Amino acid sequence: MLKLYWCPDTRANRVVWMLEELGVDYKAVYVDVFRPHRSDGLLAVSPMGKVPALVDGDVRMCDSSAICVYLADRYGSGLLAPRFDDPDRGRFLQWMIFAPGVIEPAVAEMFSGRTGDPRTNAWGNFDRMIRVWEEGLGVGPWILGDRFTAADVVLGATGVLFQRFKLFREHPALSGYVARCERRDAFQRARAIDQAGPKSFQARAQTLAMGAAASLSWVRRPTYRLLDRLRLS
Ligand SMILES: N[C@@H](CCC(=O)N[C@@H](CS)C(=O)NCC(=O)O)C(=O)O
Repeated sequence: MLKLYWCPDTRANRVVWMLEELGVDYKAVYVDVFRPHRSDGLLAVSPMGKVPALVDGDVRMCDSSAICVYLADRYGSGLLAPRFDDPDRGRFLQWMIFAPGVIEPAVAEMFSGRTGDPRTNAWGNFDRMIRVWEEGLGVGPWILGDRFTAADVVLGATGVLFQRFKLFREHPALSGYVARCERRDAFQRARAIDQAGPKSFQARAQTLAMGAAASLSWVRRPTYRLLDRLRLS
């Protein structure tokens, strides 16, 4: 059976959602990401000590986007990823990388209040990222059009998180996309698993702080400083 190193309310929820879409059995091994200790088992799969990390027989891998591509290819029978000879394969891979490579750093930069040079930042800047994501979605309903794929799992889970900060207030196409993702049965099951999972004191504090930051933009900066301190403790 597959083994997934996981912690609720982290990027591991992308893989839980993906596994629920596929209906593949797995065993979740909880990692408290707020504590410094990492088991040898996790470090053997994820040298950065991060979740998610997956063990599938002899396959050991980390990084949510890579894991979702792997699972779609291995268990999706062409349903959740275009096959290698499908012309959509290239676009699919591009969107799989867009979340960690462009969306996440662009949002982190925007929250930090420090702006770099959009010509040298791989992610450009927040406005460029949002425009490209919105244009890429087009009429949808999914990022590759009519077909729901693993790219929607990664982009959708990322969007669900940022929707909490009301980042899409002026982008109804993106908030509609996130709402569609949230309505999927597999997403609902994954959310229930996350909500029922163990929560350390720091995880609860993080959820509260994020709720405050989400509703009051002026507390965002101090909240991020607080979260950094929690992570160090
Ligand atoms: N690019 C990686 C990022 C993984 C990541 O940063 N995971 C965080 C939780 S969302 C983590 O494990 N943090 C704990 C740590 O860095 O020690 C992915 O998408 O899987």
